[in-house]
Amino acid sequence: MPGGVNSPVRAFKSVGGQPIVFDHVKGAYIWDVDNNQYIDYVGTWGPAICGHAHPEVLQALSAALEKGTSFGAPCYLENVLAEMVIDAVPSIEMVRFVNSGTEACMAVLRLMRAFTGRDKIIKFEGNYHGHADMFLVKAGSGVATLGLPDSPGVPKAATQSTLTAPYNDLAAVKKLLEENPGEISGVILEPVVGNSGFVTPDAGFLQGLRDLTREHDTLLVFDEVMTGFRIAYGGAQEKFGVTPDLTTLGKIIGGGLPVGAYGGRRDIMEMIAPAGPVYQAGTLSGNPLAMTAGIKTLEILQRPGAYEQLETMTQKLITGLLAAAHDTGHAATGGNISAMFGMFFTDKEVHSYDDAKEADTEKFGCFHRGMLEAGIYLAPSQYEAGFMSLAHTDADIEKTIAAARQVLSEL
Ligand code: KE4
Repeated sequence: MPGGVNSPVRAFKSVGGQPIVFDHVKGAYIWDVDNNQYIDYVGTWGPAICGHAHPEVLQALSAALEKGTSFGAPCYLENVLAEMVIDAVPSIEMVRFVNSGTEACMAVLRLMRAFTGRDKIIKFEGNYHGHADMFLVKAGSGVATLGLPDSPGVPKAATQSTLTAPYNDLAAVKKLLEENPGEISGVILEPVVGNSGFVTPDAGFLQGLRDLTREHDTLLVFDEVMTGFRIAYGGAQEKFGVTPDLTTLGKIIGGGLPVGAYGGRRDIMEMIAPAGPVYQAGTLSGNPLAMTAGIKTLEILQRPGAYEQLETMTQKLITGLLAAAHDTGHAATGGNISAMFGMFFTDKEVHSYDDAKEADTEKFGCFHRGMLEAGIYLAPSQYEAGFMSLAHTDADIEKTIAAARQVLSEL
C-alpha cells in the first residue's frame, strides 16, 4: 500500500517515524500490535466521541448483523437516522446519506451549482472538504501536512472555478463576491476549522458570511463533517446561531462505520434524484449496519450532561497542556470548543492558515513523538485537531498533562 497506509495523514510523515499499526480500541484507549496502550485523542478522527467500541453500539450492531449487512434497497433504519439528523441540525429539512465526508462534499457542490446555475465556489485556505478534485486547492489536513502544492492529476478545469480566501477574512470574501457578480454558487467552510490545526471563527465571521451570501444571492454551506454533533448536538450552526443553506456531515453520524450526509433547505434538496434532476447515488448508502451505529451513537449523545462533560474534560486538558508548555518555556496558543481542541507552538493567536504555518511544526513533531513514547496518541500532524470522548477520565487527562510537562521540559 502506498506509504503503508490507506490515508496519508496516518503515515506520520510530518512527525517523523513510521506509521504505527494498531490492533484494537476500547473507550479512550488504542493498542498497537505490540500491545502498547495509548490514550487516544484522535478517536478515529472524530467518530469515537462516545468512546471506541462502545458496548451499546457493539450490541446494537450484533443484533443488526443478524438481519444482514446491506440491502441495496430502502431500510427502516435510514428513516430513523434521517429524522434524528433533521431534528438535530437547524438547517436540515431533508437529508441524503452517503458513505464518506468526501462524497457528501462532492454532492453538495454539484447541488449548489445546479440550484444556482452558477459554477464558481469560494472555499478557505487550509480548509479541507475531502479529496474531490475541485476542493484540492489550498486544502488542509493531509494536503497541508504533506506540504503538497495541490495534487497532480487534478485538471485545471476542475479547480479554475474554485476561489479561495483566508479564513476569518470577510473583506476578502466580499471582494471575491463583488469581482464575480452573479457567478458564485456558494461559500463553503469549516465553521470551526480542524484541518489547519484547530482554528475558531472570529466573532462575527460566521454571521458576516451569512449576511454577505444573502446579499449576493449566494448559498452558504457549512462543512460539519468534523464539527457536526461534536461542537454541540446541533453542530457549530447551533452553537453559533448561524443557519447555513446546506450542511455536510460525516464521522460521528456513522458511529465508526462509513457514513456521510448532506442536507439543508427542502427547496434545494428536492433537486436531488430521484425527486429532482441532480444525480447522486451509492451502493452502500444508508446500509442498516452503518445506520445502526449512527443511531445508537446519537442516542448516547442525547443523554443529559454529555456535552457538559465533553466541554469540562476538554477545557481541563487544553488548559493543562498550555500551562505545561508555558511553564517549560515554550510559546504555545490554543483552545477548545466543546470536544474539539488544538494547540500550536507559536506565541500568536492563530486566525488563519497563514498564521498556523508560522507555528513550529518541527517542535510539534518532537512533542508528538515524546507523547507517543509516554503512551499518549495525538493527531500526527500540526494541521489536525484533537478529539475528546465521553470515555476519557480525569486520570487520563492528568496523565496526559503530566506527560506533556515531562516531554516539553526535555525539548
Ligand atoms: P472523509 O471523506 O475522510 O470521510 O471526510 C472528508 C472530510 C470533509 N470535511 C471535513 C471538515 C473533514 O475533516 C474531512 C475529513 N477529515 C480528515 C481529518 N482531518 C479525515 C482523516 C483522513 O483523511 O485520514
